[in-house]
Amino acid sequence: MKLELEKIKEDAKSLLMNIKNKEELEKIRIEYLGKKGKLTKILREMGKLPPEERPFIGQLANDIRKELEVSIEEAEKRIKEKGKQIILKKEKIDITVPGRKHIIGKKHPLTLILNEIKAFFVGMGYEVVEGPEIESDYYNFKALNIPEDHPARDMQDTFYINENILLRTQTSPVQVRVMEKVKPPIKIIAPGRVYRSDEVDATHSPVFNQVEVLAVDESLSLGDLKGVLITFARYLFGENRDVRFRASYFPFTEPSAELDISCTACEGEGCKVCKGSGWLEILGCGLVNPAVLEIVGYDPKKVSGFAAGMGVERIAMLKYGIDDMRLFYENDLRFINQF
Ligand code: 2NM
Repeated sequence: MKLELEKIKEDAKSLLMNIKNKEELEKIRIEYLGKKGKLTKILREMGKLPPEERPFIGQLANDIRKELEVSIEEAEKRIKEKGKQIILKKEKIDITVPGRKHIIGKKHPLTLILNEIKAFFVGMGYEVVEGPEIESDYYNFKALNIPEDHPARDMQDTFYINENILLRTQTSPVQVRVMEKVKPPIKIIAPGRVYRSDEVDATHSPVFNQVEVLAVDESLSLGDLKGVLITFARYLFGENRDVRFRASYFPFTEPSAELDISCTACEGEGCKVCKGSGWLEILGCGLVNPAVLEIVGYDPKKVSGFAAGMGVERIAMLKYGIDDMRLFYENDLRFINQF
């Protein structure tokens, strides 16, 4: 029996030396140390031994059990370690491989200009409002005192969806909508896309961006308009910029004017950019026509207002010296990354 026990020990040990995984280990544990295992079987057969041999064999069997338990534990550790090594090898990171370059985006020049325009007017207490790009004839034309036979209403200038519905040609319909709802005083700017049926060239696009400004309060005057817009022009184009107002005409303002700044390319000397005049037009403006105030339900005897409208592309072109509007829409990173 002693020999049998020694053999069990040696067999189990040599098996444990070569096991590959947890499943094999468990099988061996059950085979040798389990309730029906080889060692247990021997212990059950001890009854057949002469009584004087029993303590010795019992002691030996117990020693072997302990020894095998230790060997199993060691085998388990070896398997775990081997698994860890395999994972480490598989997940090896080569820290000398060059990193992937993260390209950081830049703001589009139109966004930069729009943000500057917004910052100026928000700083002056104006609110930014947006509205629909698909408008009715009423909000885009009629409420703005633009007569039925006005050339702006022509099929050639406006994208009509049907007789009454169109793509807005300016953002002033947003302001009409605000005036209908809110009593003066109001100070708002309306930025957004507008649509005109124009042929694409260096200075025209069927879709472009506008910001319109509107203030209505008791007794606002041309002086208020000039103060705000001259400050705005110098904020955008520099403190030393010369400015002038030139009389103009819009159906929704009376009187109306155009605001010019001294040419940013030649400082007023006269060049190709300003077509020799020394001046660049940056926006249209005027005192809100009393007819418009009346249409939205204001009393023109009690309140007055001033308004202005500018093209964001045009301002960006003048400020950055861009000579072709199409560059804004091509999304060529060589262009965008310059700003
Ligand atoms: C311009 C020029 C002058 C304008 C007028 C209005 C409103 F809604 F009050 F009637 N909003 N914007 C306006 C005035 C727009 O764009 C060249």
